[in-house]
Amino acid sequence: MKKIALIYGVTGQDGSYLSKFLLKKNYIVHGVKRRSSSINTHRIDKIYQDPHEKNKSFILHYGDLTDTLSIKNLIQTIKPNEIYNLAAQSHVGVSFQIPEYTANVDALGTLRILDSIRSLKLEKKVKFYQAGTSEMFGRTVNKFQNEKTNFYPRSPYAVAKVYAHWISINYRESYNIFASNGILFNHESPVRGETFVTKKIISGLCKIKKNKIKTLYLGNLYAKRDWGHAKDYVEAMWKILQYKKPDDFVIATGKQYTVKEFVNLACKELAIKISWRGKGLNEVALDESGRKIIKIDKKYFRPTEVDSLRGDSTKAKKILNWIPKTTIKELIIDMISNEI
Ligand code: NAP
Ligand code: F7E
Repeated sequence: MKKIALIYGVTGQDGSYLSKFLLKKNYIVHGVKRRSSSINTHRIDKIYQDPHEKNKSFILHYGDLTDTLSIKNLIQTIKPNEIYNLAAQSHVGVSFQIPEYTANVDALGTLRILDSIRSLKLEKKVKFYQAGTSEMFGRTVNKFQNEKTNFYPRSPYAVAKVYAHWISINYRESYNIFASNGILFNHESPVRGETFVTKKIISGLCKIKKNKIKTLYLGNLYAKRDWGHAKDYVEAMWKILQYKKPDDFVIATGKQYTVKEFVNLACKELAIKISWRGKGLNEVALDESGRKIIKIDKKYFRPTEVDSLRGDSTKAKKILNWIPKTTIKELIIDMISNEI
């Protein structure tokens, strides 16, 4: 019998990679998409192309994590073996502007799925994956963060994700639900949302190279992140649910770069020679002809920043035999080649 998966957030970056991954593993994949005024399925259109020829193992449903009725109905109808909760208002910066909505989706949305599993008495049938995040570590004092590191969330997004993390553990301990948390560090890809910094840098530099724009505006160049590739990270999600018991795992590369270093690496791959001048809000990057191709705009700074994140995924390596396969250079090359 084919296994059945239900993915919340199927139209997002990770949802699209995970769908492809599970279909290759011969799953039947149900995905939940939101109703929107313009089409929001571009990342999964290749899987779900022509309605007449459509992939019979890939089925989309309308739904929303703010709609308890639809969540319960869908889980009752599909009775999946695995539920992946990847749906979220996932932008840290935006979460300061829509904090209540972010909490509703990212925190309460998780509770709604878990409580549907409980009230439908599907504890023995369904395994649940929660998309946790390194942002939960926030203002950390540890050089590396692992499963034992304390959380200190620094944004409405991260606070909501801490709730989702702990409610998953609580439902695991209270009701014996197979609920596991992946604590994933930043992961990127060619289909990363346009407003996240890596995609913004790659796409901005490619446009500068083609003379389509003159300047790329960025915020804090000195934040440090541990960036991996989404295709490696969805494999970890699956492995987490195949483990014999529910548990929590940090998924990361263990390497760290500043935003500025990411710009430098991308420029190197694009053969754009840059030099940095100035400080603070006046810092700029000049190209060979002296044009200011990168400037700082304070609107991209956050009220509270997460300065440094670097994950230690020893536990995932030991127990799940998971290691990241893609280097930052390969990630950048993949993103650039798709952009071009
Ligand atoms: P993403 O590209 O922003 O995708 C988010 C998905 O959630 C989209 O499919 C979106 O639908 C959906 N969604 C948003 N609000 C919803 C709602 N109210 N009801 C139902 N669906 C809703 O995010 P991602 O990068 O793939 O990340 C996947 C998950 O991992 C997220 O939970 C994120 O917070 C978490 N995470 C991401 C990273 C990372 O570096 N990428 C790291 C750690 C954790 P639309 O397409 O309609 O907007
Ligand atoms: O910012 C700085 C910014 O928005 C990275 C989400 O997937 O990963 C992501 O959250 C850093 C921050 O990602 C710009 O201040 C500078 O320090 O790409 P980002 P994020 O905030 O780390 C985590 C793990 C998640 O869970 C989230 O869902 O880059 N930065 N200049 C900028 N950031 C943005 N977006 N835009 C800029 O212009």
